[in-house]
Amino acid sequence: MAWVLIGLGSNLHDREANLAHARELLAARVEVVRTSALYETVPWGYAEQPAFLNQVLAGETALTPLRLLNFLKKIEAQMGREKTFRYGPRLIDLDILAYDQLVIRTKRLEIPHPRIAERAFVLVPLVEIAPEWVHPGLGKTARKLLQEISTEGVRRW
Ligand code: PH2
Ligand code: MG
Ligand code: MG
Repeated sequence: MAWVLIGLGSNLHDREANLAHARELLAARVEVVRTSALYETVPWGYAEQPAFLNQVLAGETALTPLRLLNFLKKIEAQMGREKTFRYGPRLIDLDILAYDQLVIRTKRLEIPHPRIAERAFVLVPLVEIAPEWVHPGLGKTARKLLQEISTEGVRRW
């Protein structure tokens, strides 16, 4: 079994229900061990859109990284996510943040997620459930990475 960190986000329709639905569907292939609180977060990357609800889960899965990616995409599609644009609004977004201590850099899949270190909406919930997790590319704990950025715009829901 692999240890994975998964980021959830939603900023359309009933955000809380969307996250809950995604967690239910995830449970088919990911045994969720830790669940952060929900955080309401100011949109990052593209400002003119509704605020997000974000959450991070830690759990175990037997899926390989690519199969996990496909599984997450399937859930997004099943929930009715429509294509918008980069950093744009979304009903549900499920991102692999980390998979064991693997570093993968391919066109389809980048693990750890390439922008973890810049994003308080990921690091705040991540530190809540796994402060001692070490980013395998940067060699720093989640706690340390969070100390290096501002947490403005991220509040507990
Ligand atoms: N996701 C994005 C772009 N911007 N901003 C916040 N606050 N939360 C997100 O989950 C988010 C975002 C693209 O995946
Ligand atoms: Mg994302
Ligand atoms: Mg995504």
